[in-house]
Formats: sequence, C-alpha cells, structure tokens
Amino acid sequence: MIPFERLVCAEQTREEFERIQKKLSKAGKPCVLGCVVSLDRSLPLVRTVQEELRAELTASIKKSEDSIVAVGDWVALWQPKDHERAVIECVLPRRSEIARVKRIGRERQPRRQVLAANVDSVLICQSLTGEGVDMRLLVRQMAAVAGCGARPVFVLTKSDLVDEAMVASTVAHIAAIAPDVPTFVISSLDADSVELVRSCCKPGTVVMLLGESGVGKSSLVNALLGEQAAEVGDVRSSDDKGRHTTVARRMLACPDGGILIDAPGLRTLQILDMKRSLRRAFSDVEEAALGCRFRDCTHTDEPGCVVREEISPERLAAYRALASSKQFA
Ligand SMILES: Nc1nc2c(ncn2[C@@H]2O[C@H](COP(=O)(O)OP(=O)(O)OP(=O)(O)O)[C@@H](O)[C@H]2O)c(=O)[nH]1
Ligand SMILES: [Mg+2]
Ligand SMILES: [Zn+2]
Repeated sequence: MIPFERLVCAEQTREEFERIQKKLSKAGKPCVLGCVVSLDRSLPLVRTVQEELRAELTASIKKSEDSIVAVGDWVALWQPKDHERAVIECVLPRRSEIARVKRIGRERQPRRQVLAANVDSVLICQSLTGEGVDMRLLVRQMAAVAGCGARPVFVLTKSDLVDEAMVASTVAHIAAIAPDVPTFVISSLDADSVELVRSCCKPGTVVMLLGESGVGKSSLVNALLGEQAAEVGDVRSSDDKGRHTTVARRMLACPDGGILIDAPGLRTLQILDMKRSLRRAFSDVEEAALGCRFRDCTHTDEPGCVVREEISPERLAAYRALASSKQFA
C-alpha cells in the first residue's frame, strides 16, 4: 500500500476539495480526500489517509463521458450508511491528463479516454533491439505527451542486447532532433543505468511509463523499486513483441522518490490537438519562425530565415514531418 503522504496533492486541488467538502457536508455527505491508485477491471482502488478501498462512482460521474476517473485522480468520496461500498462523489480538477482516443465497438465518433491524471513526466520507452528505435514514432510520442501537459523523457531499453556503436548513433540522432528531452539508455539488468532514471522520479512527482508491450516497462519499474512488484512477461522470439503482461494501470511508490505508474503496452497516444502539441514540443521552431524575413517563409531556401539558422536540420525535418502528418496516425 502506498503511504498516503507520498501522494502529493497540489495546493489548489486541496483547496478545491475543502470547498466541495463543505458543500457535501451540508448535503449530509461527509467526505474525505482520496487518490485513485489503481484501475483494473474492478472498481477503482482509492487511497485515503486511513485506508485503501474499492469505491463506486456516483451516478452523475458514470453518465458524463469526460470525467470518468483515471489513475492519479484526486477524488472526494464518502461512505453512505447501509451501503457496502464507499462512493466517489466528485473528481477534482486535473493538472494534466494523459489521454488517447478510442473507438468503442461500431461507434462513429472515437471517445477520449484519460489513461492517467496529474502526471508530471512520461517515460517514453522504446527497445533498442529488433529494428531499433523508431524515430518517427518517438517524435509523435514526444509531441503527444507534451500536448497532454506532461514532460516527455526518452528511455531506450535493453541496451545489453545491442552493440555500443548502434546505441551511440541512435542517441546522437535523438539529440539532434530533441536536444531538450532527457534521454536514458538502460538495461534493467544493469543497476547503474537504472539509477540514472531515478533523477526523473523525484519525491512529490508522478511518472508514467508509456510504450509498446514487451519493451520492458515493468522490468524498469521493478528495477527502480528494488523489488518484483510488477509482473514481467516474455516476448515472442519470432518478432520480439510482448504479450500484454501488464493489464492494470497502477501507482507504485519509488523508494525515496516519486510515484510510478506502470501501464499496459500502448504503442502511442494519438495527438489530440496537433497545434498545441507542436507549440509545446517545438516552441523553439515556432518562435524562430517569427524572426524570418518573410512571413510565409517555408524555411527551405529563403534569405533571412532564422529557423534554418537556429534549428538543426534533423529537428526541422522532424517538425515538418509531424506537422504534415495525420493527427490520429
Ligand atoms: N535483456 C533484457 N531483457 C529485458 C530488459 N528489460 C526487459 N526485458 C525482458 O523483456 C520482456 C518484457 O519485459 P516487461 O517488463 O514485461 O515488458 P513491458 O513493457 O512491461 O510489457 P507489457 O506489460 O506487456 O506492456 C521480459 O522477458 C523481460 O525480462 C533488458 O533491459 N534487457
Ligand atoms: Mg508490463
Ligand atoms: Zn524561415
């Protein structure tokens, strides 16, 4: 069970909770603050200052599509008399939402699904094995995460299985495309490499893992925790793909650090708002463009182009490819 004090609730959230608590108390619903620490196929698991419990959602939350609870949500819940379960009465406003769109059944309109709330950083995990790092995918993942309001961090896994020269050229390529995104090369078998990732998981922060099944997210979580808290599964030898071992999204407390959210394999998040994602992930390109001599500069061969002067060709190419790609690709 995660110690409650490790779940750091933002000042604003707490104030909002107190406001709601007063209101609900007048309505005969004395409520407490809780954090949703796990979501699996059962009811949300909520940690309050006193206990960890499964809680139901009040009818109005169930009806509204957008505010269904996610891991990391802060909620107000109460225990009705003569009712077996506690009830989540309200989901408090979120600082960030890691969301994707999901088509359910034959529905025309894809629905937005919040995978985790109030996340500070996302460890974007890709394996160095097989075809190696997919740069296009990496850029999309970075932009999607930035668009969601979290900080992207790259984690290249399974370095023990590939040669150093290949790792060096991959890292150099990534640095040219995204010099500001922290990049870690790890092997879950090498404790020193894992130690470096710890700097991204400071006390008071929430860090989620994103990446395809089998890349080693749960292995990294276990290495950071120093115990086998998360289940690890093998990959198919034919194509290196995982078997979707992790099925729940759940929070785990890092010793002396922040909170990790291990999650089921997911290739990427769709970009929900391309403009916002570009603005956040490539702010330097957009700022430099303001300085170009021509308003409609295409940054190819015009004189007085500040973008070509300030931005590396690799980064500019990545920006272009993303800007002209489909939102949900
Ligand atoms: N050699 C090596 N194997 C690793 C490393 N990290 C993970 N593996 C192996 O890769 C397989 C998949 O690891 P998991 O940690 O379950 O992968 P995951 O990303 O959590 O997968 P899902 O839960 O299915 O999304 C397991 O057999 C691990 O032992 C690594 O750094 N080096
Ligand atoms: Mg896993
Ligand atoms: Zn230009």
